[in-house]
Amino acid sequence: MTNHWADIANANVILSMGGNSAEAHPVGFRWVMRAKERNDAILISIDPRFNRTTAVADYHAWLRTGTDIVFLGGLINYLIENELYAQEYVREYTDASLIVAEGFGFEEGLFSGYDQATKTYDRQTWNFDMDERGFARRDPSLQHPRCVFQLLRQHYSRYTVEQVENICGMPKETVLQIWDLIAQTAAPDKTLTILYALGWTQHTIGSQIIRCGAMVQLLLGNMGMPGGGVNALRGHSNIQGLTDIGLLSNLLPGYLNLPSANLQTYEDYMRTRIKQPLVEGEVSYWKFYERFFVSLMKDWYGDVATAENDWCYDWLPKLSVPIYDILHAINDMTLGKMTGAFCQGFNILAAFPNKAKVMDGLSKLKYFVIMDPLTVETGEFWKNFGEYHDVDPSQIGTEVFRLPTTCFAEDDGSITNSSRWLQWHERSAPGPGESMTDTEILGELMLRIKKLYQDEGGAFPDPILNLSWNYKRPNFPTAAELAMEYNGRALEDLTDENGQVIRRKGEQLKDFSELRADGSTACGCWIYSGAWTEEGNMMSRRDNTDPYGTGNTIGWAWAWPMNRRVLYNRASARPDGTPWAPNKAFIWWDGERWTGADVPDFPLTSPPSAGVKPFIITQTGGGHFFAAEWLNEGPFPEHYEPMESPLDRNPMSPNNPLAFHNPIVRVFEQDRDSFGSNTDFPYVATTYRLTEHFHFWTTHARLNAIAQPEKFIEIGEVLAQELGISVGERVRVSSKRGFITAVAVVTKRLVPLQIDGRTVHQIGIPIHWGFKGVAKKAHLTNTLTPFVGDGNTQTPEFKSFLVNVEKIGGTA
Ligand SMILES: Nc1nc2c(c(=O)[nH]1)N[C@H]1C(S)=C(S)[C@@H](COP(=O)(O)OP(=O)(O)OC[C@H]3O[C@@H](n4cnc5c(=O)[nH]c(N)nc54)[C@H](O)[C@@H]3O)O[C@H]1N2
Ligand SMILES: Nc1nc2c(c(=O)[nH]1)N[C@H]1C(S)=C(S)[C@@H](COP(=O)(O)OP(=O)(O)OC[C@H]3O[C@@H](n4cnc5c(=O)[nH]c(N)nc54)[C@H](O)[C@@H]3O)O[C@H]1N2
Ligand SMILES: [Mo]
Repeated sequence: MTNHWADIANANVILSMGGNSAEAHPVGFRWVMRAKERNDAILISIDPRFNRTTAVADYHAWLRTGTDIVFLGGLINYLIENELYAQEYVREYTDASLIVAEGFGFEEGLFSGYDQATKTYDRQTWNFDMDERGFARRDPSLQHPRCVFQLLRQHYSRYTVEQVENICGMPKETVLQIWDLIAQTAAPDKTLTILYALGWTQHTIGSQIIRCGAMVQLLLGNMGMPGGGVNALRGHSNIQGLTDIGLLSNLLPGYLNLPSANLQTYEDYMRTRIKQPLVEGEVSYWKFYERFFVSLMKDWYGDVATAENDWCYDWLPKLSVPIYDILHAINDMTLGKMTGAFCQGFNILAAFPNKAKVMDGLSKLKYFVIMDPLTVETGEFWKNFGEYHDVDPSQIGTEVFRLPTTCFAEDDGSITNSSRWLQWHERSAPGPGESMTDTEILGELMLRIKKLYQDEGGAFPDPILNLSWNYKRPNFPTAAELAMEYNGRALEDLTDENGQVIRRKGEQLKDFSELRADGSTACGCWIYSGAWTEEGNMMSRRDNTDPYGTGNTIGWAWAWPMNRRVLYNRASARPDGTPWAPNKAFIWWDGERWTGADVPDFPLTSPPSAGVKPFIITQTGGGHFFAAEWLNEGPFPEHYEPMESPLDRNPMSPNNPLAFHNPIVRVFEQDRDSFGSNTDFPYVATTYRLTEHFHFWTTHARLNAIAQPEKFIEIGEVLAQELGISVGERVRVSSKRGFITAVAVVTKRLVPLQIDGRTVHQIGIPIHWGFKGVAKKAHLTNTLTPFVGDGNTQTPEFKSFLVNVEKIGGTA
């Protein structure tokens, strides 16, 4: 979240789109209800289904899955053409005035630089027009035909309300009514918050949908404002922490990232990572990349990491494929390229797309280790469970090891929530039986691997043998030891620019402003620096004083970065440093420094007169409409159809087959024939969660199993009637990849939509239930889903695919 849970109560309009927070985040949803009670806030729910959030919403619209960019792009067009956007904010706080280099273009659904053979873009033309000093040229009047604002206007002029009706399936009147409500939050005293989750992410164009939402918020001047922002409601309780500390195959802690194979030297790596300002005088915080990176390597390798050996840069793996994600790993398994796999807290058979393919992969491994407190489907993929998991164990040679772990309540540590708050907790009881905590298992494993390298040598032992491992009990690093390491410490006395010692050797750092690129500091995760200082564990603070009544309780736990609760909060004040409106006062200039309800996201004593822009992390200081380097599909979000579409063309670019689906989508060679057509599979399916279950684990708990006992699908009344299906009858749902059976729930919550001259029916399938646990056994939903991911993050397209539905008779 750019903002935080409690801050939702400050919103005037809440757009719940691509998420169902009443269902999936029922505790956090109280802040939505608080906003309704306190500010008469308006809740808008846009979802393929009438869901539990919709049930308490003031406005609702059905849309076809995967078409959110059309709705949001249309909104951008509407705001610009009717001059309903926040003009001063856009002019002063965004990249709208920057001029794009000649050569950039867009035609028939493709941006300049597309290479059909490699399905990638050469991004050379996606650049600003630079002057002799290396700064981007600007036109503050926003009139230059190649300034970002004019390109933005031009790009979205194609997104008319008629196209929204045609592609999303929403009546024009409803669209205009909702746009009008949203547009009202361009006023300085009103804010819109956007709440999204998987309904936006789990698409082949997921990252671009989210970016489009962020662009709407910039146009409305809602970024950095209380009750504003773009708020990702994260999934597992600590999934925010997972990405923060870099547990993705392309990341290092703190959103540093692994080099690709073409960056063989440290200089090459730094040249691509250190970001200097593109506009004179702006901060461009990634210019400090080297401080973060060197401190990380000092944490990992201690005295061994020196300037002479490039801080052990050579020991880092270099990516030879764009991203070594889970889809890639599973695909490699199916090709026999992997010997073994570790699965820690991951029920991959149930959770990943195309179960048949995942089964094939797991069955080709020599060994497979699963670390989980429960006996879940994945650990028993090789066993036969009859109708719902019909396999022949004699054909599977994989040796499976199960290591029982504890769960969160049996473990100390911090959990980072969607608000970026790190909250410390202590274990309530030791784990049962032979269970061990995850750190204990990994600690033990590390020591044994190290010993094997010591005893037997082996390929490339250096990164393992030299890894710092200074824990009191080497086989069990404690949560406190690890947290202190993430915060970082001084390896020498640190001095300020006047030569005064500000930190003694061995002391914990105050925050990441103390990090150095010369090897005198160590820090395991720069954004977590400040969480455990010389004053102690900031994450266990429990002061909920709220002096400004904004819900911004900065004495409660600790938030990254720098204990800041709302990102870009300098933008909550006008260029002259006064709040945009008294009721939205948040951070302001008091004549000497920035102050207010939050930790300012700005150089504290830089006066408004200096004109530094609020988005200090970007190279231009502004919020970006034009994404020159971050996303693979192009600088402006464009609509492409899901990999399995009910249409035969992309109505936005009807004449270009290359722009039917995401042009850079990565489909593995092996999966080319695994997508179904809309003649064989005429209905659109989407998958989702229920409050009563958490994925597949709660089917092991009797009370949850009673509350929601059996797998069902939701099907609209019109389609049910066409297929002769009544409530409670069993149906068979099939895709190109397999079939499941379930009970039919016939409902008014799903309606047929008129799309591009066709009637499109959508059905809903909850993800829960499998063949383990105490609830009724069922086929896994992911038997049906396609093995294809988002063009940037590779998140699978779980939210939009094609199926057929047939009645099979018999009732539940
Ligand atoms: N009780 C419970 N809570 C949970 C979980 C759980 O299993 N049980 N899981 C947790 C996890 S890991 C996560 S990631 C979160 C997920 O939280 P959510 O993303 O809110 O959950 P979902 O139910 O997967 O999907 C949300 C909504 O997206 C809609 N949707 C589908 N396609 C589209 C689309 O193209 N556009 C739009 N606008 N909407 C679409 C679906 O109809 C659904 O209502 O929930 C977390 N909370
Ligand atoms: N079709 C479809 N598929 C989906 C989704 C969807 O919307 N639709 N959503 C996707 C999303 S967002 C997610 S997050 C995934 C969820 O998929 P998984 O990540 O596999 O999620 P869980 O089943 O929640 O958790 C995996 C296991 O972690 C175990 N566990 C709990 N605590 C601990 C612990 O402390 N240590 C260890 N080692 N294990 C522990 C649990 O017992 C559980 O078996 O599913 C994805 N799959
Ligand atoms: Mo998730």
